Amino acid sequence: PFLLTLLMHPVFIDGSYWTTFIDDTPKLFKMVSSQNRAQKLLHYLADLAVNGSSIKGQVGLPKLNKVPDVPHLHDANNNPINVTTTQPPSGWRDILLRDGPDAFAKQVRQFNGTLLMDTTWRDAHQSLLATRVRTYDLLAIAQTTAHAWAGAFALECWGGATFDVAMRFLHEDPWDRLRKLRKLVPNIPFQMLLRGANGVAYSSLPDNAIDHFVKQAKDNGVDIFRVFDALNDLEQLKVGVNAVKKAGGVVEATICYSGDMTQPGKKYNLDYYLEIAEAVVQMGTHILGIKDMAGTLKPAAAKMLIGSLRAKYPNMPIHVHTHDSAGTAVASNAACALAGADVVDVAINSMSGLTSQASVNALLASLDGLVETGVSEKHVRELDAYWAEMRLLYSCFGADLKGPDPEVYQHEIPGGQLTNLLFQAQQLGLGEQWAETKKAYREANYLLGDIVKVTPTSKVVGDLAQFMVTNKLTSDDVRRLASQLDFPDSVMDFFEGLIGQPYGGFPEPLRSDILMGKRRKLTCRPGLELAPFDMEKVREDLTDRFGDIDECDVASYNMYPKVYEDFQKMREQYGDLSVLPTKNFLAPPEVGEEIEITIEQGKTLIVRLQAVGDLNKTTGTREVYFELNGEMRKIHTIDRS
Ligand code: 3PY
Ligand code: ZN
Repeated sequence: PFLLTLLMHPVFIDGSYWTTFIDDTPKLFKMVSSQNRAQKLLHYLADLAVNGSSIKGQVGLPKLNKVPDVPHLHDANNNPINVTTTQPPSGWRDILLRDGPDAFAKQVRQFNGTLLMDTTWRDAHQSLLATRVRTYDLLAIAQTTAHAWAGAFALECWGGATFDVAMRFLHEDPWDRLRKLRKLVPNIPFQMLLRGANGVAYSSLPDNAIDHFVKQAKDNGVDIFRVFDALNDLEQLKVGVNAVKKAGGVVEATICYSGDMTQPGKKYNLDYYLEIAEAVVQMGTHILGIKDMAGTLKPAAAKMLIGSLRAKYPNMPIHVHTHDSAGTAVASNAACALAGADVVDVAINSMSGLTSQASVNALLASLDGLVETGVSEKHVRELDAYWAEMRLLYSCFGADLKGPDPEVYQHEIPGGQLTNLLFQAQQLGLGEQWAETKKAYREANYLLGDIVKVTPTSKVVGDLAQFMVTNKLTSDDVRRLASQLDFPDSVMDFFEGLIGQPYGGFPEPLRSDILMGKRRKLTCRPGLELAPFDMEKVREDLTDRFGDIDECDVASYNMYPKVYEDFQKMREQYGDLSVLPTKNFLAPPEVGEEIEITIEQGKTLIVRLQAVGDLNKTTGTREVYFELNGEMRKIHTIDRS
């Protein structure tokens, strides 16, 4: 097929080809690969059949052995709604597109009640399932969701860890996900989580890279940007806020809530939040966000904080995000709604609770007769059957958390990180390791100066905690031996100032002892020290290496150069893996199992594994036999076992 593609190329046909034509025209390979998609997917399936699943973080196989069913929604007369042929009801996105961000924010504020944002497509699976929900499964439920959640303020569907995980572990393009979902959900705003000056990465990038990334995000379908900085460092926050303003998106500048402000003597108290809120309002945000990533915002604190902000900023929409780690998210959200919050975050029932957001139907029941939400209780309940199956399908990525963790008020570990750390402790099979990790996390936080903990500062605290557990160090040991210990990089980065400036400054003399001339002490925001990226050069380099690339590829590369390169290599080898049903992406095919793969609309492959041949001891390979749309195919596969 390559030869054919070459002969058919216009440059070849008109005889104007040059000697390095093949080397200089990487598109040729792309054209070949597009004709070869089926073959590439067979290579992926053959590799799974021979070597088993090597998906990182996966323990065991999916507990659902079929493609999940998409449930029907029913209208008021209990007739099923055909979501593929019926326009979804108009929603808040129609208002945003018609009136623009300022008027949109005004109308959100004027809504008589509290709107809901569904986090199922981002934070809920980031917190419960290690961010592993694939585009395939989101697309399958997208049109139903456009109907069921038509009254929602937004669907949170992008940003945070989804960007990295999509490329790194799911081998799929996050931009492709965004565009495809956007097509199927025209009526509900999409929200993303932006880590301020870090974009969706773990440390600062040059400002021009943030501007460029946000512009692509806006152009490809994100409407509302929740922008935060992990230390509430206003200089860092401003970078993200300005990028969203320039791109024409809705700005939701966000204050990270930390600890329990109802307790006396806390570093982060009402005065602190009011001071930060004033600065955020002055930045010109459309919406004021409060982000309680660990789930420590008790109802009394919610009443105090939201009540005070409501009184001080009567015209500013307030959007509150919390987690259910301590089991209080429903109560806290209800308290926020009653105190005047304009939007709160929830998740579909089977994707809620524990380290995720509050259950939507639990909150609706709690607010019934008290506060309007604009959401159909029946429709979001009907969606749940799908997500119940998803929990089985992705069970191999979930930590075995059985109930709320009341120690959250002590350790303050953010939801997603709590599940990750527990998962790691469970893999080590050490029950006491978990209790020790939580205790060390708390101590590490105090050593670092009681900082706000969320990506990437939560990683600093987690790394220091694990360092203390592994090396059996107490807080006193760390202080005493600071100049001699070989601290994790993230801890060094923090003390250098590469993650921003913590409120109240860095703890001394610990900072000086740890840095000890090995690193500088930054006093300005790190982005100011970084040279702008040469976008033209990145574009040229990527085109040379990978052929047909676009601005989204440039943005992906800027955020995660190595992850992007590996993603492209996987693409070259196996094609677009996002078209595989999830069970077949994760688990080896069974002999005789029929796998239906739609590679594009109207083009479906029916694949059946026939047999796996014996090991050829000389080459270390096996032949894997498939039936592809009724024809035999033999795939030569390396046996890595
Ligand atoms: C992220 O940055 O990924 C978060 O979810 C922070 O809460
Ligand atoms: Zn969260």
